[in-house]
Formats: sequence, C-alpha cells, structure tokens
Amino acid sequence: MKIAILGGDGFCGWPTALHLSDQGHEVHIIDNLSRRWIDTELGVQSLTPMDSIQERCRIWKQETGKVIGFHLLDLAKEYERLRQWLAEEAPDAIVHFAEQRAAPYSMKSDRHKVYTVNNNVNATHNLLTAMVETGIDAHLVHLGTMGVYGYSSVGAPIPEGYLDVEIDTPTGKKGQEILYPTRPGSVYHMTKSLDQILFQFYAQNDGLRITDLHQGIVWGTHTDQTRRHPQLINRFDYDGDYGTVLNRFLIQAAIGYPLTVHGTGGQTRAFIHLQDTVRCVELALSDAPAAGARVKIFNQMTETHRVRDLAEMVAKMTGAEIAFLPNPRKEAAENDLIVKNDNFLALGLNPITLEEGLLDEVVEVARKFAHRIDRKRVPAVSAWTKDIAGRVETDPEGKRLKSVS
Ligand code: NAD
Ligand code: USQ
Repeated sequence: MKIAILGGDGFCGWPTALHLSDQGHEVHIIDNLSRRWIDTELGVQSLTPMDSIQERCRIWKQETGKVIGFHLLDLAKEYERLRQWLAEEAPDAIVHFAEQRAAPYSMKSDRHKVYTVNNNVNATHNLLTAMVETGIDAHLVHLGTMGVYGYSSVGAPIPEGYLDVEIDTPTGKKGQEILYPTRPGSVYHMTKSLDQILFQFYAQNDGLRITDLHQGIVWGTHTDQTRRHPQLINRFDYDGDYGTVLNRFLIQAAIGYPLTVHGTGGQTRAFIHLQDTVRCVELALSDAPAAGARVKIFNQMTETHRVRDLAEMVAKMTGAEIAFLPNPRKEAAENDLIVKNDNFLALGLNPITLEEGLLDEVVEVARKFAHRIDRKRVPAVSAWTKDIAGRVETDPEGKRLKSVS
C-alpha cells in the first residue's frame, strides 16, 4: 500500500513509518516539525539524540534500500497544499498522528490552550474535508486516546467506543447505540473528543472509511527497526510536559532523581509498549471498515496499572526513592479502570506486558544519555487551574519534599 504517515517525525510516528516501510509499503511522512520547535520553546531536548528527519530517512535507505519520503507541511494551516498532495499521491491509507499530544502542554497557559485546539481540530478537519474533496478512497487510521472516556469506570469495562443505551419514549423503551460519553481531563484530551465527532460526521455523510484507535500511555523507546542503526533512534521525552509517566519514572531512576508520583498515585491508567503500538497500526490497516460503515473504534492498550504501583515496581528494581508530590492536575485522586481490548486480540495481537527486560532496556538507554538530561526540566509544573498553580512543587529534589501520603 501507499501509506501517508501524518506526524511521522514523532515518538509513535517514526517507528510506525519504519515498521510499515520494512513490511514493503510505500511510506510518505508528512510533518511540520512543530514538535521540534516546541522542544526549543520549552528549552528541552529528546533524551536520545535525534537526527533531522531527512537524515533519518537517508540512513533508513542506506540500511534497507527502502525509501521513505518526507514532506514538510502544516496540516492545520496549509489546507490547499494538503489537498493538492492528496490529489496527486492518492494514498491507499493515511495514519494520523499529527497533533499536539501533551496534556500538560495544553494546560500551560491560555496561549497553549488556543494553539492545541486550533492545531488539533483544524488538522483533523482539514484532512477529512480534503479526503472528501479529492475523492480519494483512503482508509484513515487516527491515533486517539483512552482519555476521551475519562478514567473512572462505573465498574463495567469500558467498551470499544460505543455504548448501547435504552431511552424512555412515549411508546416505551427504545435501544440506541451511542458514542461512549466523553469526559476529557485536559484541553488536549478535549480535542481528541472533538475529533471523534468529526469522524462520526464524515463517515456518515461522505462514507469515509475511518478507524479511531483509543490508545493508552505508550512506554518504551526502541522497536525492531529503530535498533538497526544508532541514527534511527527514536525520540524520548522526559520533561514535565511531554514525558509520560512510566518513561519518566525509568529515566528518573537512571539519574538518581526521586520518582515524581502525583498525589497518592492512585490514578489507574492504560498502557501499551511502543512495539505493540506499531503492530496495532499494522493490524488496524489490515482491517478497514467498509464505506458507509460507522467509525471503527479500537481500544489500543494492553494492560492497566496504578501509578503508585508502577513507582513501587521501578523503585524495587532500581533502588530509586519515591516522592509523593502535590498533584499539578485536576484529576481523580484514585480510580479503577477496566478496559476492553477484544478487537486487537481478535486480530492477533500478542500483547507485550511490563516485564523487567524491557524496563531495563529503557533504564539502560537513559543511563547512556543521562548527560543530556537537564534536571531542572524534570518536574511537572504545568497546573490545571490557577489555584492549583500555587501548590505545584517545582523542586522535587530539594529538601522541602512534601508528602501527601
Ligand atoms: P509527538 O508529539 O512525538 O508526534 C506528533 C508529530 O506530529 C510531531 O512530529 C509533530 O511535529 C507533528 N505535528 C503536530 N501538529 C502538526 C501539524 N499541524 N501538521 C503537521 N505535523 C504536525 O506525539 P506522539 O507521542 O508520537 O503521539 C502521536 C499521536 O498518538 C498523537 O496524536 C497522540 O495524541 C497519540 N497518542 C500518543 C500517546 C503517547 O503516550 N505518546 C498515547 C496515546 C495517544
Ligand atoms: N503522573 C505522575 N507523575 C509524573 C507524570 C505523570 O504521577 O511524573 C501521573 C499523572 O498525574 C496522570 C498519569 O500519571 O495521572 C498519566 O500521566 P501521563 O503524562 O503519563 O499521561 P497523559 O497526560 O494522560 O497523556 C499521555 C500522552 C497522551 C495520551 C495519553 C493516553 O501524552 O498523548 O493521549 O497518555 S491516556 O492517558 O490513556 O489518555
């Protein structure tokens, strides 16, 4: 297939591009490199030294003989160029990773909220309307998030996207299938909830074939392809805005920084290893919905864990200390989470679960590149409200360690 990977310079997009190219697909990356600019804005850098996207593609060709095209294009702002590109290239499939994906970044200030909404909603809508206008028959696979559901399950497992409800009518109860009610916990997660409505409309109105992958928190760093050459190494975010919880705990352990647990660490979240992310995208591509069918929604996660259990596991493995910090986010202090992921299991996913070997691998990568870490960028200081901002701990390493336990 000819596959466009939107956001293919990012943490999930790059290994997916390599994986699909390795399988013999013709891969084109579209990216505006905004993530690299955000690193500059925040004064941080990937833990791992990333080459330019052009250089990464050159090394891939040198190693494998396979070509990955790169196209510098802003999906949110360059509608005409996007439409023209789609009309000329007519990809068979489009994998859409290209959004501002950090919840803390989306909550930093009003400007960051505006940017995140404009970027994410416009990127998705521009893509959908350009697909209709050009008449290409591509299968769109979008990377959504488990966070659209919110995290407190009512005791029943969260289904894959849809919920059967009964509505009281004057003539009795009537059944209806609805999108599972959204309950986003940040402006970023809110944009993913809005994306869902855009997909529902364009599938119903124009028969677009769309799969939305509600992905959990991705951990790990390498995949089979990124291991092939040092210059194919993946991005690795550790800072307080873009670093995600398990990867952060692993780098914190590697540099002797206390593990930064927010609140009591009672938050339960869904997780997936990066290697399974790329495999799930492959599986989703092989199982496109028919034109006119409802949006296919998969829960792309393999296991759930409580944040403090992860911290305890990493502490036991590495000897790291745990710091319980005031939570900069507005979120439930404790929640349970039960999630269905039957669709991917039925397609043959054999989940990689947390195991010491893979955790060790990340700690090793972190130790190797520890000299690139700016410890001042480790604390998560983006607060969800002005009130919370006054309580944020900006120096978890300092002597004033606050404990809420
Ligand atoms: P990332 O920030 O590393 O990559 C996103 C890429 O998209 C970047 O290279 C960025 O430059 C590009 N981009 C953003 N806006 C763009 C635009 N307007 N035009 C063109 N390119 C643009 O993020 P990631 O971790 O690789 O996540 C990819 C997708 O997966 C996101 O949509 C995210 O919501 C979703 N996701 C990620 C995780 C995770 O833990 N990383 C978990 C669940 C879902
Ligand atoms: N947390 C800590 N300590 C830290 C960092 C985070 O306790 O140092 C806690 C947070 O308070 C939160 C949980 O860990 O309760 C998860 O935080 P996270 O930053 O790992 O994940 P999140 O903000 O939800 O976002 C990430 C990705 C996002 C994706 C989402 C999937 O950045 O793109 O959509 O995971 S999910 O969480 O399933 O919605």
